[in-house]
Amino acid sequence: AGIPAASVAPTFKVNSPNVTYTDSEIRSKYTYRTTSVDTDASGNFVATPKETPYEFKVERKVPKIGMMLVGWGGNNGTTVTAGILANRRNLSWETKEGPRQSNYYGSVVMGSTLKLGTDAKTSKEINIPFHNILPMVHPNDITIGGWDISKMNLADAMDRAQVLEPTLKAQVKKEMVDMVPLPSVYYPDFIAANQEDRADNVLEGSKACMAHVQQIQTDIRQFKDKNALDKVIVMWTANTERYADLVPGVNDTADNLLKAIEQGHEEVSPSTIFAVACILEGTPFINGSPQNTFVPGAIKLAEKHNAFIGGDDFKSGQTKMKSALVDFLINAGIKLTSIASYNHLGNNDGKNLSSQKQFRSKEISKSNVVDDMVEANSVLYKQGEHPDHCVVIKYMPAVADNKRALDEYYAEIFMGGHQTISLFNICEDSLLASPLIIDLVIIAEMMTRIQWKSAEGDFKQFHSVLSVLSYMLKAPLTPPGTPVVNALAKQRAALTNIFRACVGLEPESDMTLEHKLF
Ligand code: NAI
Ligand code: DG6
Repeated sequence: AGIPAASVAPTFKVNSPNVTYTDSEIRSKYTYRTTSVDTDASGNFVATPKETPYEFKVERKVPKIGMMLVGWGGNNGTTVTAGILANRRNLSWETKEGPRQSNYYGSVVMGSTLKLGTDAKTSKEINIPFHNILPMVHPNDITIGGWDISKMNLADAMDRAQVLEPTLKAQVKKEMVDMVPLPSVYYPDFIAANQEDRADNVLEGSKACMAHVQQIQTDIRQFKDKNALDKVIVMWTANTERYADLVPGVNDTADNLLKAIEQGHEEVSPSTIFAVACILEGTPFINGSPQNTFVPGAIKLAEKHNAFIGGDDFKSGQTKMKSALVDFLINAGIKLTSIASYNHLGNNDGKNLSSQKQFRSKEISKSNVVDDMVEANSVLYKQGEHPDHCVVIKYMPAVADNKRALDEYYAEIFMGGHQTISLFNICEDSLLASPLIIDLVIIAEMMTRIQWKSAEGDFKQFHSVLSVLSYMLKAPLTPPGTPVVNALAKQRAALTNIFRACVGLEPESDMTLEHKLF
């Protein structure tokens, strides 16, 4: 006991002329196979198999990294911090159901496996921890810091959050009491008025300015130096903001956005200030909340600086179920006709979302999550047709972080019949979100060490917008003009197969011909 499973499992090497290992790199020559579709003169499709050769290069040295959370003193911030500290020290604690042991359940990277291949002798599946597919950072080794508009230390903030067991909290308190968030950017208009009483740790000035951007950059640099880190990843897990209006000349281009910040324009949100600071600093920035932090100008700025960004909105409970269940229903040929999703929760997130403008941001991110699955099925749905979908969120202080999510899926089945599926999903919201934060940080960092090249070009990094993070996010940000994939299984397949390609392995195939053709 005590050693995380991922670190004791055997590692692997790929035995292929297309894959080479040096002390510092893994290089793989990889053929990407797709199908290109044309329409002929009579309107029929012509499908042509297509092969594109790529080369991938992965830096093998696992860096020492830091994770800086915006909203560090919130429920997610304190829970993920305590969780990492507990895992690092391999803590166990008593509960009324008996002793509990630290773990990383809910993290794809730390808690799931992927199929490496089949045993050469027995043809049995060989699965490896996801964490072992590439040389990834271990969460126990992540240094944690961040900002909050509340100056409460992390031990007290963890009590305020009411998420973890007292017997666990008692063991991490001593370390957490010394963790105090850095002062943050606070523009009251962007979050609910009911948050004002916790804003006692704020940088001077209540609208956008370059001084705020520069202060965040300085904070990142100092954190990096003080902890002798190779890299920092910044994550927004602060309150949901209202949407920023998209105003031509203000947030439409990189230059206009920088000018708008200099001029103190009121449509620049705190989260965009953090994004801009990180982009200018070359620090990956991920938005775990639903608002439109990445206004077009911010995306263009990231592209210009080759900086990594990802978002939006952690996909923890209801939406994760939805993106799996709807994919299943529609791919089973069942015509989903409505989804009614109710939530009530009593944590500070729920309190903030009880304000209409902030709720609207969340409503948008929770509502678009089935579009691609519906659009893909022209047998069930006519063009433009889609299921009715409503999202309701209510603040219910008594249930605290134990969010209740009630969903009714109503579908049309064979010969005019109906199927009604009711789900009642109860989960501690922050215990679902914390492992997502860990995954997002580890995968984003991993992406900074992967380069690719086509037959002609030189090695370069992936596009600035890390759509590979989609599995963990409700409203995945994708490079401008590229499709959004919400179906959970496809998102996971994209992630695993890209990582497999980096070590020269074919996409995971479930054909198992070896068990079918004798
Ligand atoms: P929380 O309300 O407990 O924590 C947010 C923290 O952000 C608070 O401590 C607050 O003081 C701080 N804050 C607000 N504005 C700030 C700013 N400008 N700079 C720095 N700190 C600031 O919320 P919780 O539950 O931790 O959730 C955080 C965010 O993650 C919310 O936007 C929520 O909607 C989103 N989210 C949460 C999920 C979950 O399962 N817990 C899932 C999906 C999204
Ligand atoms: C209630 O909907 C509050 C929200 O912050 C959610 O808890 C959060 O966005 C998680 O949503 P989901 O749909 O992934 O469970």
